[in-house]
Amino acid sequence: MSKRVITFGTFDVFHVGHINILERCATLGDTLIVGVSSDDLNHKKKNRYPIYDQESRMKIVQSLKFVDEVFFELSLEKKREYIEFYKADILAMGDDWEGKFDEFKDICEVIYFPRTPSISTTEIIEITKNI
Ligand code: C2G
Repeated sequence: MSKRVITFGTFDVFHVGHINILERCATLGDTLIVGVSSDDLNHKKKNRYPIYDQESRMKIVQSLKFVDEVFFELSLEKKREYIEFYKADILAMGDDWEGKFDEFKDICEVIYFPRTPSISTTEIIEITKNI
């Protein structure tokens, strides 16, 4: 049976850590579906807008060869709906979210991958600010 994998993220100032997690997610199944969090969701969550707008972030993620489908994640509370709507068999996330999505184990497998060390959007923003 072919397996559908779903993951979520902002993917702002796209970097190799993002590539690594998406690549790993893709190895779990046959179809990789990515929820790209919207600008408004980010503003609510982090009190600032991403550096790249949602259309640009989506375009980058969509262009990757191991990504099959993309959509905008509009609310953190809608994860269950998204998993069901996209008929995902597996939800995979980086381990900064370890345990946070275990509540969905009743409808899909939930997997956490180790984050790529020493790189993050926040760090890139800080470094470039100081150049
Ligand atoms: N990531 C990683 N290694 C890094 C940086 C990020 O593996 N060095 C992973 C994160 O663990 C996450 C994905 O890349 O699984 C996207 O990370 P972010 O863009 O920071 O997304 P986030 O703000 O965590 O949004 O509903 C959940 C949110 O939409 C997730």
